[in-house]
Amino acid sequence: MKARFRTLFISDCHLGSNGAQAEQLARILKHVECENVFLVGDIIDMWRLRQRWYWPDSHNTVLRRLLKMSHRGTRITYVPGNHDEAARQFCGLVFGGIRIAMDAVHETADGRRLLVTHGDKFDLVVQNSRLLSVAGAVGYEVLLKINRWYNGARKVVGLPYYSLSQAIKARVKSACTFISNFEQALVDEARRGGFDGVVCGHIHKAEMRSLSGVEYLNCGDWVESCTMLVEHDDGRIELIDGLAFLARHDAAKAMREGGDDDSRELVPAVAGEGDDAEDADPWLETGIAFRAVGVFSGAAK
Ligand SMILES: [Mn+2]
Repeated sequence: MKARFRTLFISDCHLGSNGAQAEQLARILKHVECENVFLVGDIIDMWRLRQRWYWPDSHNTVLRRLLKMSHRGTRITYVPGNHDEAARQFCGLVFGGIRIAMDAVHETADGRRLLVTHGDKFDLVVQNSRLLSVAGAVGYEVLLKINRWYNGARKVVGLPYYSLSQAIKARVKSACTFISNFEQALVDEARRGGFDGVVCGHIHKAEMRSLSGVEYLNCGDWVESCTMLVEHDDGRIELIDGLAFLARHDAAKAMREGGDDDSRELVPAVAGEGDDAEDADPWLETGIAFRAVGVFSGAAK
C-alpha cells in the first residue's frame, strides 16, 4: 500500500557519506506515489566521495527507486546543492528522466508559486556564516560520530533513534542566529521574485513557517532528522517525520497481516526484508545508478 502525495520534496541525503540514512529513505520511496519529486540539493555528497569512496548498496537503492519513479511517470527535478555542485554544470539537461536545474519553480495545486533552491548561495549574505561553517565543520563531524555511536548503543537496548546532534545544535545560540538569518535571506529572495514561498534545505533543520507573509519551507535532511516535505492533492504542505511515517506504515502492515499477534507492531522493520525486495524491472539494472554517479564524480575532477 502506497501513500499518495502530489509532490515530495527531499534534500540533504548526503549519499556517499556514512551519515546518510539511506535504508530508511529507500523504504519511504518504495511506499510513496507522487506526481512530482524535487531533490533539493546535497543528494550526493561529492565532497566526501572525493576524500573517500563510500557507496554501499542502500545508496544505489535510493537512486534506483528514484529512477523507477521517473520511469513510471513521476516528474523529478534535481536542484543541486553545494555538496553536489558538480551536477550544476548539467543544469538544463535530463538524465534518466530527471531534470537538473539550478533553481526551480513549483506551483501548488491551489496556485501558490514556490521557489525551490538548495540555499547555499545565501551563505555569503548570511552574517558570520563563513566563520561558523569553518569552525562548525570540525566539531560537527565529531558530533555526528558520537551521535552514531550513541544511537548504536540505544538500538542495542531497544530504544528508538534520537538525534543527539540535532538536540545539541538546537541549543547553540550562534546556530540559532545563523538559522534565523538564513531563513530571512531566503524569504527576502522569494519575496523579491514575487513568490509565495521558498522550499530549501542546506542547514539540516526542517521547518515550515510563514515569515511576514512568505512561506519558509525547509526539507530538513537525511543524515539526522530524516524529514521531508509533501504537498497533498489540495495544495496543503506538510512536514513529515520519515521515521514516524515508516513506523506507521509498519504498524498498518502488521495489522493487515493478522491481528492476533500484537508483538508484530512493536518489532522494528529490518531494511531489506521481504516487504522491500525490489520487484524485477530489467530497465533498472544497478548499472544505471552507477553510471549516473560516474557522470557526476567524473565531471567533478
Ligand atoms: Mn548544502
